[in-house]
Amino acid sequence: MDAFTNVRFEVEGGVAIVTLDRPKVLNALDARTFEELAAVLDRVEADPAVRALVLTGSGDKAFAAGADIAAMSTMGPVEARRFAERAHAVLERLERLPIPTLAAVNGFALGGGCEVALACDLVYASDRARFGQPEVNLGLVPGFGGSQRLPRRIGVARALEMILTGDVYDAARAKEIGLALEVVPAAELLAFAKAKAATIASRGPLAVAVAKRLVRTGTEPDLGAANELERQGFAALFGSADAKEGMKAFLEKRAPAWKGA
Ligand code: CO8
Repeated sequence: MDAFTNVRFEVEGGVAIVTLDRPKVLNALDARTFEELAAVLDRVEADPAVRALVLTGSGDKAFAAGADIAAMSTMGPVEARRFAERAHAVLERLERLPIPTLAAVNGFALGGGCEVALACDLVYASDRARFGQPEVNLGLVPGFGGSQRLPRRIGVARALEMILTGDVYDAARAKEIGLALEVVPAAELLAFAKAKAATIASRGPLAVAVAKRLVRTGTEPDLGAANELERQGFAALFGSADAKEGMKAFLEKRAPAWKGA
């Protein structure tokens, strides 16, 4: 992929800075964004000088407000499954990078946005960050690994509370439940994340890579199989009237009328 339109990518002092860049739609994640993220991963994997990766969102409002609802609203179960498969593959690659990955959550991290942050090793939040898995408001469930990564990160009951209520949590609450590691003033977030990345990048790279692999594979051996359950559940809901209604209602800026069918 030659030119990026939905993602910005630069390398500063051995740290890759990746910015989700569709500010008009609050950096909503569409298929092209995942293709561009995959191309970024190609570059990062091919460059041994890159020792850490920081992922953030452009603008001061959003990290990413979720999967692109306009794009999803026309999908049936087959297309939804294909989209989820592609996103899962990219996020699993991001998660398995041998270098540390840090999410600098600068605003809304909702639905797919929260799930992208969860695929990073360390999550730092600005005081303006807002986290949530609001898919149930659309008649959907998380589709980018959130139903599996969130309980692994914050525990089953807290994950259920977030996913079943669809509530949006502020940064302080996200820190309290272990979703964000630290909350820093918005203007300082990127510098904070870069400094943390630089600290890790200064350590022995082989040791860092092995430590990451040990912790990840030791604690999450079945994540791949678990993510398949999510893909099945997520895609199946695209055959329901409720999912169509939920997404349509969002785009029409009104409350959905559920049928339970
Ligand atoms: N997708 C597409 N467009 C979006 C999205 C989105 N997720 N979020 C915001 N936008 C657009 C809005 O439609 C609006 O566009 P326009 O200016 O043309 O009307 C623009 O961004 C600005 O948004 P708002 O006017 O709504 O800004 P507010 O400050 O009033 O509200 C919110 C900000 C609260 C973040 C609100 O935009 C919102 O609720 N967004 C949707 C959040 C959401 O439901 N996210 C979950 C999506 S589902 C999901 O992520 C599932 C992941 C798995 C998918 C697998 C795919 C197969």
